Amino acid sequence: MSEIVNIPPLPDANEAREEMLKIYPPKTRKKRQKQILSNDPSAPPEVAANTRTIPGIISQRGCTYAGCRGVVMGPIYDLLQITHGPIGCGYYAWLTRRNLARPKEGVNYMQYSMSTDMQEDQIIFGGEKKLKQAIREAYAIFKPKAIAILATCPVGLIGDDIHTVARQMKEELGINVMGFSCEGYKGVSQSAGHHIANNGVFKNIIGLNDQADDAEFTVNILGEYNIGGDAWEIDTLLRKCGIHVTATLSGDVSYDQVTRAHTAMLNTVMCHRSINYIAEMMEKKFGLPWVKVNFIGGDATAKSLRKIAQYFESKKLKDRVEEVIAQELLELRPVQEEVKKRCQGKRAALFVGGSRAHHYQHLFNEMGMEVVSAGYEFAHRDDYEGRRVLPTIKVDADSRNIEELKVDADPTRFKPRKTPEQLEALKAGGFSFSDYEGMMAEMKKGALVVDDISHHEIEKLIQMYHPDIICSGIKDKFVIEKMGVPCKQLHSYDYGGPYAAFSGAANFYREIDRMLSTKVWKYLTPPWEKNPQLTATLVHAGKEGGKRNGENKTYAKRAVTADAGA
Ligand code: CFM
Repeated sequence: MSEIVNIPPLPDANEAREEMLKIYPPKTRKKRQKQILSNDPSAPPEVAANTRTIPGIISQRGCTYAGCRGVVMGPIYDLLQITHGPIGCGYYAWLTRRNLARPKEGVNYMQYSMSTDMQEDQIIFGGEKKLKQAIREAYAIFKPKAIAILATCPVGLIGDDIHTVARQMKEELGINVMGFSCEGYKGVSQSAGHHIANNGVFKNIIGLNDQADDAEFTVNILGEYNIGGDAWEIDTLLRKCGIHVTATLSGDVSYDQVTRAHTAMLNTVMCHRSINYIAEMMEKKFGLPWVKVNFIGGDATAKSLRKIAQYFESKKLKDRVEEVIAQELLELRPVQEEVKKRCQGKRAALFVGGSRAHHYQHLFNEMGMEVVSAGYEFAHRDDYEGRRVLPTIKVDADSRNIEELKVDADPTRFKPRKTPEQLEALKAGGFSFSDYEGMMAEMKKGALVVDDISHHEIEKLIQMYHPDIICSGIKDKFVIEKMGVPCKQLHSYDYGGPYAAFSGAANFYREIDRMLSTKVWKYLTPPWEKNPQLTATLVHAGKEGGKRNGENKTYAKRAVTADAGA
């Protein structure tokens, strides 16, 4: 503790925001100021989330194809997935995300990168023929149960009809073949791809097999992708309690498991952003309700287990859950106390995805650290402000682009899991269904919330807030670390993890403690504390002149110092 000296006070969030915005031309400033806010947990301010990134700004976001192929579809390990498009996009889907799997029947297509490898020829004359050929070839070699076709940008631009191809191939091969129109440009981020994947999985896979698992308490875990083995930790924990997981969407999951997902008694939702659509649609069609859970953080995990036990209204289950929580906390608390000695009072900032920037705050709080700023890359207003704002979200042209399925109750298979009386009793006992309070309600008043943060804003944040650690992704990691601030990748876990459930929490505490305690960061001087070396670039900036001279100067300065630091 004696090492901590001269911690600069936290700035006022509104002043920090002005400082971040200062550099932008008026139009950009006008847009960005609606995405950088001072938090108020009791009345979260409106965030202009899920809007287009300004061209030229370095964003963390990915594309719609990435959200569909990479995120939601990718982890279904025995669904053969063919990327229709140039090989760059197909290559991108080849084990670049750490959604681990241990396939039960030995079939694992995740190790392949299958693509139609579109060439100029197909761009000009159409690629449907080549797509059919690819499907036939893949079928001849692998004999899969089902095939998914995933579209990339050029497919939509030239108008290849992948859905007709899917229908024809389904007839020809006698297996399930489905198309996903998830062209990269379809939405403002990967979030649109989640929605497209949700629609496709719901229409083409869920409900194909009515065989329920033989277990007393069955749940699905929606929005859990087994990054670094998280789903395995959750599964082990639930099994200890006597709760059976029918399907995890999508983490270490087979096509067959997904076909039977509607037979579970409850949907639990981890990542609200990527999968709330399926949760809503399954409730309408099959009658199984959903609850929000969070297995990131010891307290959040305990709370989620209790919530599931409460839902099932079984004394036996409730007792077992309490036993497991007590056992697990007995092991977790000493680790927590140990890391607190060194981490208490330190500052964290999190900018990642559409869910983790919220969930991981629990872990930092448990370590006694303060989350001074956080934001999502591509989440929507409901993930920030809570689902209560859903009716007030304006549907713009970009979101209208994505199909909203109209779902009715299944005439024979809709089965309410609870009687109206049971539902009332649960609600009276404080139980909430279909609910997500969002990130802001759980953040401190005055904390800085930044949606779709840019490199410039991260730089400013580091200068003003002096965070001890930033959680982000590979696009920012080394930019941040060159400034002397450790950066934990919260997408890939820096090849570590798992961090879910109690055992994962202990893992995370230790990892962050190690990162904060290493002395290496002291040897780095952030670029702005080095001698200015601006002469040459100022001349260049001056040439471009005009009103935006000031802006050019600053960007030029960044370029020079970045080179110097490399
Ligand atoms: Fe959900 Fe995810 Fe996330 Fe996400 Fe992702 Fe991911 Fe993520 Mo990277 S589904 S929103 S699109 S929790 S790949 S497993 S880590 S950005 S915060």
